[in-house]
Amino acid sequence: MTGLLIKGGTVIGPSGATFADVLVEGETIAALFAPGRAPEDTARREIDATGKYVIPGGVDVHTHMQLPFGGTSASDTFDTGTRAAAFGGTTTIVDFAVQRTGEVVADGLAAWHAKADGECHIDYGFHMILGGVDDAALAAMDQLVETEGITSFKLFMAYPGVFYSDDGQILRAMQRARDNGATIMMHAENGIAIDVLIQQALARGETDPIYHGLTRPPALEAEAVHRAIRLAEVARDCPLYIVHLSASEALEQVAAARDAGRNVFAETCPQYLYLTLEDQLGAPGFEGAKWVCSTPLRSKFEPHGRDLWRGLRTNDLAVVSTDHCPFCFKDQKELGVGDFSKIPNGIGGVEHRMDLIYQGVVDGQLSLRRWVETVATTPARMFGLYPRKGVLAPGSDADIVVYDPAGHTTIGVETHHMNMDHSAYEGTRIDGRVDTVISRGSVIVDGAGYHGRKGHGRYLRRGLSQYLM
Ligand code: DUC
Ligand code: ZN
Ligand code: ZN
Ligand code: ZN
Repeated sequence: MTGLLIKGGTVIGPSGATFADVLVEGETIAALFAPGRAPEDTARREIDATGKYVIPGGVDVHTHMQLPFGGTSASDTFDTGTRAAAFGGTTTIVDFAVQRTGEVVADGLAAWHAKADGECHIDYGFHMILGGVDDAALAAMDQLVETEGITSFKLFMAYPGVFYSDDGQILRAMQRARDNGATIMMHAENGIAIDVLIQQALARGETDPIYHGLTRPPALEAEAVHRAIRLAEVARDCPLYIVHLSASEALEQVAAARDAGRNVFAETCPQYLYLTLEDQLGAPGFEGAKWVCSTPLRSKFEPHGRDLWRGLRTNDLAVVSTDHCPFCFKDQKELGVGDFSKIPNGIGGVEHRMDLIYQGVVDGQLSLRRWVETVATTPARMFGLYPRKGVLAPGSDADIVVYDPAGHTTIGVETHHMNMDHSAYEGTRIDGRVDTVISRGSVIVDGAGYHGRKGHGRYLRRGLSQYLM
């Protein structure tokens, strides 16, 4: 196989920006050279990255392709969703396989492999959602860590009756994770209290989409984050990762635990950095349903957005993922007309994460180094994919994005590649653009179009977290 040389670009890595040429041989990175120092090879293909950033492909550790939810199913398949991810410069996803309450864990995992295998355009791994914790689930945790490369388990303090685990179940799963090295991922919202608020709102005739957010107040996110942190403490500091953190008060809990040296980590998502409850409130008719997700969007009259950007700078928020969980407006979001609690929860964004967080660099919120860290390097380390993914280093998979800071992107339903009939970010302007995307040495996106294919993406067996204190 002849090589590929990415010349003239600025490589962004853990130690900042350097001018370097990146040589790819086959599926991996062979070497980085000082500009112009790569040995001549006339057979080699070259990409001119002059004036552009050369960064590791994005690693999105929170997606829900084809997730069954509220009587419907997330509208991106592994085929459409991973293709859209590729267009946006994401070359690895970690999706959530689901064990439904009462189901055998291995059956849930097998069903997820059946959906994904042979369908993905980029490499993919799985976390496992446990829909309840019993002796069989605890034994399955050991087995998944040892033989399946699944080293992280998501529990829900929300959604009573669907995915929910009570505190006793959570503690037992954390104790097991402490013993087998896995990480517990937590959807931290007090679902029992939220359900009371939902029933009270509906009884008052408050049925519009906006009441979704109003019945999930920040206090009930912060309370659940606090409780999860204390339970993990009792489980001898089991590694805990809070998903889709959205509120200042919840971030304070994580920051305090981290200041105390605990193995507590958190991610946020672009929707909490860019979208607010007021955007949803301003939408006509039932259209606010497009912005229904959990945790919910927060008010712009409170400092959540500002605090989340600060958390990304200080590493109290280590990762940006999307929680990509797309539903069409027609026939899917519309299931909740007349009852907001029946709106399927989720926003689709797997295609836009790299761009939206890059815009944070342009806006002075983050450094270039921190951009790459939060969207690629740290997620790879957190979930046992490093240094194969998340860094441009000899021996790493050649998952590479050439990003053009002189380009422009306008996000919208007419141009996106996700299987959705609307965009939560419609009209958002990005002062940058994904130029070229390489997955394991193959150019899958460039100026001329799409060159990827389903089935190119491989299942990734992951190791234990490489990010512990
Ligand atoms: N939140 C969402 O918005 N969608 C799927 C599940 C979840 O927790
Ligand atoms: Zn969740
Ligand atoms: Zn999720
Ligand atoms: Zn081409």
